[in-house]
Amino acid sequence: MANVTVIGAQWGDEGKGKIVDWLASRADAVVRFQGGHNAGHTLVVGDTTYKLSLLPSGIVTGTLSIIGNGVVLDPWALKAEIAKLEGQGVTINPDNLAVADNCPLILPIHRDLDGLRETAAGSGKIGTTGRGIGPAYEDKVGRRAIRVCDLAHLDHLEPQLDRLCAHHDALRAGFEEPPVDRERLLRDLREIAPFVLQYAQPVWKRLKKVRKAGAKILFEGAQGVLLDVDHGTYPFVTSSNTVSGTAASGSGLGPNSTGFVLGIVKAYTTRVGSGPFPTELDDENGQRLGERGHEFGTVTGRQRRCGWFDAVLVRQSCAISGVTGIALTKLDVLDGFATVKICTGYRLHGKIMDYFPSHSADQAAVEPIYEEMDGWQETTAGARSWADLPAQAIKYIQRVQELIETPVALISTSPERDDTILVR
Ligand code: 2SA
Ligand code: MG
Repeated sequence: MANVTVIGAQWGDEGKGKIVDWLASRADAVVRFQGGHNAGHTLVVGDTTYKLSLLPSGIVTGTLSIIGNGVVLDPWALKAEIAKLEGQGVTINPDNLAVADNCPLILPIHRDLDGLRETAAGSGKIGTTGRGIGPAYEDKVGRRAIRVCDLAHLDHLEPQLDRLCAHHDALRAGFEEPPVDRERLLRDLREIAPFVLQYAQPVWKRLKKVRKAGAKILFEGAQGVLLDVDHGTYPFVTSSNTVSGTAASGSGLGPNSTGFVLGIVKAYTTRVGSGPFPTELDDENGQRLGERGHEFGTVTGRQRRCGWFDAVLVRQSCAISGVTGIALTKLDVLDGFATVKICTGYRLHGKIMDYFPSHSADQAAVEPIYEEMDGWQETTAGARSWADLPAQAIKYIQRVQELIETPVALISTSPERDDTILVR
């Protein structure tokens, strides 16, 4: 295996956790390069289920795990997640966990602002995870963030906090919220500093070293391409770039180092949070997909919206992220449908479209054009080879592959590690 970058090719929750775990067991290092603890990866290893939000999936198997500079880091969430995993018997120490010292921090004031804005927006809300992700990225780009390395320079911290708090106080005043408790924030940061600093380092240097030693690196994306701040369903997106290109900039190596791009694609479509979703189903089919697919968020437990497979969206994601091959997941959720549908194009104000337009009004107005296929009544759950799959399911996979113009590299047929079909 060469280096691999794994990204979600839809709106997240494509089943990246299992695929990443499967690949992590073959990698020497696993790197998170964007997002924060808004991600939710479920790993099932033997009888144990691990739920990760911030830590790279390699951590469970003791593989070197790296949190890159592209991530926004909530130090208290980090501490809690490490404690939870240690409670499940996982060993975590500075030998197997490295945190980029140029990572911006998510602070309680970011979570406050996330919540205040969402509440004020009412039905126009984004449907964020409430973790403070957006406000933390804003402060990073606004050049006023507190970063991990600042925790090692506490003597410089006060003037930095003054600047940051002045900005937040003005925003909070708009919601009739009291100013930031600056003393408390300073105290909390001083207190958490040694915990975070034990893992902190220039990770680009660590990556350079492991690359020199010939290590295989797995870059673990979070969320999905349709939530990318540039390419997604803006403004109903997350605040980071979720495309494969971020693997390089978000960890500190070049685009020639990130290897095979594996796009994770669910055999149907789901979305959590607000925003356009052309193939969304409000009927018993949508309900069936949600129930059979256990479509609830890992982090917030929110119910996911469900719909048929949208080949237009996935074709676009694969192009934007330069996907080399896809891993098709949760095929078994489609078992037992009399017929299944695939969206092959859109109709927008009478015109046929072969791509998803950029404006949110157009995105909301497109009507899917469907192709209907016979379903299959046999179970595909647990299949480990092509021979185990019903003929109609194979037809469905082949049609998906053709429409998205990207080869299928893997098929995952259950949450279990070994229930995977390697296509190439
Ligand atoms: P945010 O919190 O600012 O990143 O939210 C902005 C939008 O991004 C969506 N988003 C997600 N969508 C799916 N899965 C995500 N992670 C968790 C999971 C979600 C959960 O993997 O299960 O537990 O609810 C994730 N993170 C962000 C979010 O819904 C907004 O639409
Ligand atoms: Mg998830």
